[in-house]
Amino acid sequence: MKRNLLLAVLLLICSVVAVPAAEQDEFRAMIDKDGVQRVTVVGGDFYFHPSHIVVKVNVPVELTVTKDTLIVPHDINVHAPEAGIDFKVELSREPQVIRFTPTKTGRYPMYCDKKFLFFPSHREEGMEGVIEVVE
Ligand SMILES: [Cu+2]
Repeated sequence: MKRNLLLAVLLLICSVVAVPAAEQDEFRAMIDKDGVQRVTVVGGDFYFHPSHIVVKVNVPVELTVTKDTLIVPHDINVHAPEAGIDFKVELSREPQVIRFTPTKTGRYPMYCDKKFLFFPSHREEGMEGVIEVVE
């Protein structure tokens, strides 16, 4: 009996630990009074924060992007023209605003496409996330 309880506790702990990092770093955008969903994303070596952005469909989005490192170049890409989201922006210390209106629900990958020589791409290093468009 005690053994079963211990097993159940262990299973619970494992299932909590097994949640992917991207799911834990979720940001659900609120709609501001002017009808715009505003999200700030920071890119660094080698991550985006938040890495999981949830926005509502057919509501304009203002994505403010910055970089928190000096040397390594990074960019942010989402190429989902079928959902009204299609951009590639070079990240800098100065905030830049990307505007789009998502037109289709779904999960769209967001990533840095930089790669230096024979090293793994930044995306492979973990510099990726997802924009999730919901009803
Ligand atoms: Cu990068």
